[in-house]
Amino acid sequence: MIRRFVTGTPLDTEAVLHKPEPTDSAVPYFEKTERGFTYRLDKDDVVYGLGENVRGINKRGWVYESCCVDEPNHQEDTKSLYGAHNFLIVSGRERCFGLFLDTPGKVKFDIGYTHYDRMEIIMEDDSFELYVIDADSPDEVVHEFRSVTGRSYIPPKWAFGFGQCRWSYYTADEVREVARQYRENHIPLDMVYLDIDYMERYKDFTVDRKAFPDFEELVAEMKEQGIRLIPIIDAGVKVEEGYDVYEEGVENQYFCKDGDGEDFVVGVWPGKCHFPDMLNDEARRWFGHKYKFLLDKGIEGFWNDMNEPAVFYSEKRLKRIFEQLEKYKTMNLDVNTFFEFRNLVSTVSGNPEDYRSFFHNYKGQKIRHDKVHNLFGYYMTRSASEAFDELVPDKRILMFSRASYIGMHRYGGIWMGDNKSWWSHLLMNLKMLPSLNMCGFLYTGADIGGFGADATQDLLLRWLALGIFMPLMRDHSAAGTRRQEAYAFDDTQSARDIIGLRYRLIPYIYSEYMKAALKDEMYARPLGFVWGDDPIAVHVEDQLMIGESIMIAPVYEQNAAGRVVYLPEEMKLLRFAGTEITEERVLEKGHHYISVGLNEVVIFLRRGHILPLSSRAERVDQIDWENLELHHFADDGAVYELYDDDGVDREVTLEGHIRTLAV
Ligand code: MIG
Repeated sequence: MIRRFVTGTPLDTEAVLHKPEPTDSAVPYFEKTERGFTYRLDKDDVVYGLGENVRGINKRGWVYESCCVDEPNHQEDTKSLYGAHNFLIVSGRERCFGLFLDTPGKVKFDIGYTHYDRMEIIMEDDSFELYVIDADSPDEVVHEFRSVTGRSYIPPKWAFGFGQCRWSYYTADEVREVARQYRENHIPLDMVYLDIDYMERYKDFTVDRKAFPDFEELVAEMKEQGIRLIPIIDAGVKVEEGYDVYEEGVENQYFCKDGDGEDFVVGVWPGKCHFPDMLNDEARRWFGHKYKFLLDKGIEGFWNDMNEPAVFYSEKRLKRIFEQLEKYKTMNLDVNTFFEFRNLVSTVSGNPEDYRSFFHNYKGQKIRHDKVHNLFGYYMTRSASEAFDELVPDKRILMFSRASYIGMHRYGGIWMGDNKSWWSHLLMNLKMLPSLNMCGFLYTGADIGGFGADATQDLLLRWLALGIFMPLMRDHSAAGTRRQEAYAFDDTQSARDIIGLRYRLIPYIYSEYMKAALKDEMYARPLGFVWGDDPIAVHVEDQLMIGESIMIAPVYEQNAAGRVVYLPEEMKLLRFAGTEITEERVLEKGHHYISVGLNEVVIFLRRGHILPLSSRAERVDQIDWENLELHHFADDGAVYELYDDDGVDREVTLEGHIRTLAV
């Protein structure tokens, strides 16, 4: 049962498509406070949710803030990341319910941080919509919630292949070289991503013809090899006379305005920029249609970046800083003035004051940006997706974003934003997946190997061994860091084998993904969703169920030769090395130490279930879906419903696409 409570005059974010009639009664379970609500947490309550954020699968014991931010250096004490997903599930002895707070401004979720037995929700805006979803289990809460927020984004089938990205593939020849290395080393690959380097001076919808003179040919040549090029699009439009996107935007009033009614000037990649007003219907339509420039060149996928939106500086702040710096020039900087001076410069980026200094035109209404901050990335991605509906109605386009809000899950996936080549971020990748799935974001994954900092061979291999289960599987790194392509380290064989296993798993992964999307379910689930009555399973933070048949328990510690795995029931261990199975063994319910070599992947198969595997392939379109090996843990027989389709048609239904496999 879903109940909807409306307070004040909230803006319609269009996160929820099918809204129940609002209820006048008091919000159940919670006590009203001045700026929000509190809830008494029972000792055994588990709190799931919040999508893209730090810390555990169980969110209890920390404070989080919904506010899309560019935070590449996030650690345990961070409170906000790139997305803002105000959906939670409280699962306890007494009750199980979900909560969605639909408000595009900042929200603070103190989940047993200030007081361990209390959850407090504090909002900036006093207009909001609140949904309370009662159900018997977390799984059902998710299903109910998802059935009102609309179907999750469905990418083309080839987007379940492996992708290589790096910020600093500066030329067409470097892109060719990456492809050559993959093909010559027989490491499967379906995508090479183009970062900002392909653009002319970081201008959206341009190509740097010096570095990429034969862009169209490059696209075609790569596609011959079964590799799609996926360019990045940034939120800021460069201020430059003669640049069509800039000029059209200015002429038609499509950019966000500052307090004086001038186009707001913000510094991002290209230097001075304007933000297209993604909340303005007309501007959004205009911006979305700009993607045609690249679609016409044979491009079939994009990633939207910097759309929190990230702000390096605002022109006004920069001016003020320079003025104030003058006074420090002649000063003897002491303990006070030095920190003042340093603060002045270090708070230049992402300054909250700047987010209060520009405006949107939302359906004719002037709205200050901070009030709708969390919608920007959502509406940018929506802009592209709605344009694709018109421009390419007959095929799916790959699209994922950095910033997001619930509702955006209908228009695209997300990657988990900038991370680091840290073991802790590998584990965070695992925890974030189910939390995002709850919110509707099924097509997601982290930068494998870590974006910032230097990767090592063992980190990359362990991360790949987790990454093969992510719907979005992409290796990505920042300019200036150590190279971390799958062929970059000595042990290319293990990388080839682990990625090779991904391709053997694609029929299962695609099938589980599509069923989850079409049935409003999750693709990856915490163990507590499946074994809610098992107090050990409920608190497992480093294992996941992937689809209906398998459980994973990746190694995420440096130099660990294996790990302890908890089995909530008897399961069958499948050990893969060199993409072949080297061990099959039934294990009892309980804790087990499982050794896992750097070249290995261990999968746990549930009783009564089947894991279909294809033979090896180096690109998605070469996977043989007909001759599948059916691994199973079913003495009395079992069936598996395999979903398959042509992978591009936008009309997707379960009907007509399910094949029943039986053992
Ligand atoms: O501020 O385009 O998260 O994936 O490589 C950095 C350069 C801008 C941030 C993205 C990252 C991308 C990078 N971008």
